Amino acid sequence: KERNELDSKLCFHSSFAFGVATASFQIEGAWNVSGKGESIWDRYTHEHPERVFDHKNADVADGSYYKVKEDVQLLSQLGVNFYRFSISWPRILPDGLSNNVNEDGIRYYKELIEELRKNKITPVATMYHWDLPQSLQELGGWTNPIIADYFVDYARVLLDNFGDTVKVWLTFNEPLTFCENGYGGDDAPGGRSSGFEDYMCGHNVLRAHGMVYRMFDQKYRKITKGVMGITNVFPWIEPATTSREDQKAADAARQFMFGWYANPIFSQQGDYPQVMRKAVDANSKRQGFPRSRLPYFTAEEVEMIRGSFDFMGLNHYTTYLAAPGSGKISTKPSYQDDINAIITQKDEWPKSNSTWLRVVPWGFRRCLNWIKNAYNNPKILITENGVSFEAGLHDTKRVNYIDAYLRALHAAIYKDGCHVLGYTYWSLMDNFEWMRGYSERFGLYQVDYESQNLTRTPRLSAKYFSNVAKTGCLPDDYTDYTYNTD
Ligand code: PNW
Repeated sequence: KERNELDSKLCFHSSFAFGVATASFQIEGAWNVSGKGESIWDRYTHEHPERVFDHKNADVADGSYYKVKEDVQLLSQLGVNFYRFSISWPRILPDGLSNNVNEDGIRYYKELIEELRKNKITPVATMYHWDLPQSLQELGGWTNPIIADYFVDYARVLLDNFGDTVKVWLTFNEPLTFCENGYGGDDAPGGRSSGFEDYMCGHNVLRAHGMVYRMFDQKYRKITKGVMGITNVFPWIEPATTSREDQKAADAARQFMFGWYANPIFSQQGDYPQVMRKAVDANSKRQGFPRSRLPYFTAEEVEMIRGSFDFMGLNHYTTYLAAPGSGKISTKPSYQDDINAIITQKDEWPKSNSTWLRVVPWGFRRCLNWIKNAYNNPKILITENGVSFEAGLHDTKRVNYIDAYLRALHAAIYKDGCHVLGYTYWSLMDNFEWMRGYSERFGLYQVDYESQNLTRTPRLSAKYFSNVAKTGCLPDDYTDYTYNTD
């Protein structure tokens, strides 16, 4: 009998993989060491400390640049099958351009990959987790179409140097988040031009992804025997009530948040979702613009981007409710305005330490089923799922969160037939939580930021997760499941 058929316990198929994730800017530190260039997050946290919680930055972070062996030991103790990390573009190319490769950057990631190999942990590498070289931001960053060519150059350097040892690639982490928060809001580089620059950013990211995937497919797949995908974030959106208006609002919100980046790549027909196309075109017209604020792909671009994946990376943390917005289009355009929905959460949903994150395990199952139906049941790798709570080692709330979300995932796979290859917990250890500084802790390992050597200590959740990763089964000796998973 397969593991997952034993009736006493909930188990995952033996081929199902467990891992944990981090991102370069959030853990490495060493921001200006050994030839590394400046990133937009270096610049932003240095120029605007007042915008970051506690005025903190990631100059030191978790010091992981100096702790390759130590960090891989943490992974090895967890017994995970893979480690999802990201590569810092300005550590590899200090000016963002491929005529100047920083050899020490190459050495650092080679050492990490080699250490993982020695410990039988599969590397899963993200090419871009938000730390754009500042020099490219000077040219407009992701709003300038030329960036797609520069991203291809960067990707080529990565595939040439690491393609023989890294077999699983993600081009981008959460374009929705870095385009919306970075170019429409307050994250680095602080564009605050919602309804314009966020759409330009998204457009160029989708083009860049497609171009890198085609290069990979034509020049690298055979020799490297690797696979490539992209990670998108999808919080489940539930209609606030069963009314038709709320259902319509929820559907539109899903298309604006997830469909924006998923439809062009994963749908049969390609291109932006129709509701999004129609809404932004109509609003732009009513606002007196001669053309849509949402750019158009050429027919060739639609074809290049359509189907540019071997699997889908998925980040899922929480669930929201949607109801129709006012319907009034303001004179100052914005993405929120275009969605035209009121997004809330239920008071009774358990809170985490992050304002946006409440514990709603059943939303995970619905999310996976929605993707299965919308995009013909693609192979999915859960690239992030996790929760923040206050500091402390006895984190039973985190154990309950992971357990409840894994139960929902188990049901999605074995009851509903969703095609999920593996699960990644965010994060291996506490780290720099962007605008929230170090105030929000997601780690299985606690990091002591007061100590000289940034001591990592396993939490109860590390023990729980390593048991799951090693056995492939959810333990049956946890009795306090406080969350409903149906
Ligand atoms: C993730 N949502 O972003 C990022 O990929 C990580 O770098 C970050 O550390 C982690 O969140 C925890 O904050 C998200 O709307 C952005 O559900 C938005 C959502 C979820 C995750």
